[in-house]
Amino acid sequence: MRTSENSHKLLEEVYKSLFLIRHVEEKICDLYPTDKIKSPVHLSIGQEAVSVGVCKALTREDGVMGSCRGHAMYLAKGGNLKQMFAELYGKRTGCGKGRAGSMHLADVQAGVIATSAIMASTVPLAVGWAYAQAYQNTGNIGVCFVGDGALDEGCVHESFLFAKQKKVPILIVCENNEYAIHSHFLTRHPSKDYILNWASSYEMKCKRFEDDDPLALYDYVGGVADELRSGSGPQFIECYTSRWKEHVGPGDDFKLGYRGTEEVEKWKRKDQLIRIGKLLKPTVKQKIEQNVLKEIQEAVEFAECSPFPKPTELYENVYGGENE
Ligand SMILES: Cc1ncc(C[n+]2csc(CCOP(=O)(O)OP(=O)(O)O)c2C)c(N)n1
Ligand SMILES: [Mg+2]
Repeated sequence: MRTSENSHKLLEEVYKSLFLIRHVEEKICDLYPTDKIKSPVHLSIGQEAVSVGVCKALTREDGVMGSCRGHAMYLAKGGNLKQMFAELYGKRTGCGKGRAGSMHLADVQAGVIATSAIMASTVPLAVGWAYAQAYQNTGNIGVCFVGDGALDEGCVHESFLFAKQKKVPILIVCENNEYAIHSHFLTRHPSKDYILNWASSYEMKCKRFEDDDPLALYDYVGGVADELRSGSGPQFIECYTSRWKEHVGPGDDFKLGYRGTEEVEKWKRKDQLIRIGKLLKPTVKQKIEQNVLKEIQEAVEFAECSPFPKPTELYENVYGGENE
């Protein structure tokens, strides 16, 4: 039950997470021209609220998987920040030992099981992971974040059917930012309701969120998590949101002409970071911000001071070997 005390705690946690993701990504934008970051970056700026609202409703042991636009999910689920920056720098101390880069972040301790540059590939993986949790009776649930473009892959349909038939404890979260690279949702689908209609056709409980409110998502996903743990089978939510930066990289791409600035300005006017910040006492808000900025600075310094992997390490952590 929400008391006044735990409501404040939740607001502080939600704000901290939103602020962390926004400022980590702004730091990435500042650093990118120096070429210290060795991997392409698909930024989540503008989309933070979906990851935060969903992940705050999960336990640390619940597992999440996502796509190459995975920074927000990784951080909202509690992924290690120092190891994230080290990974972007290609350093040996990174969460993927410097081999994975921004598109393949993972932190299994924090329940960030996998992200992948291959669109939709984590949907069957997440269904399998969640099925294993049910099979082993761990009580953990899985969540898979997937873009509106990636949903069109055939393996998503196969995964939904399997999940439904086996009552897999998984929530599929479609982050609908309305674009797959530069093509609008309605050029790829017959209608706005298409996604919800076909997800519903698998007889899963489905719901759409249009306004990016992390608190509404937190409340709803808390209920979903209880239902999944009780064995009621998979569920689906579609969350409208907006990517403020270019598809890949730290800049914007309005000059390409595939969307106008007004589309994004509309979302910026209801920026959840600002909205949630206004619900906090100014002194509390300031303290959170100071701590997060310090944490980011320390993570960047950690990445800068860490060594690159040695060329011989290339042969470690791979399947097979000359004696096998
Ligand atoms: C299997 C596969 N096909 C194509 C691509 C190229 N690709 C990278 S991102 C992307 C669009 C993804 O759109 P969406 O799923 O909506 O995610 P968003 O980028 O909007 O977060 C495509 C087609 C890929 N990475 N993997
Ligand atoms: Mg998209």
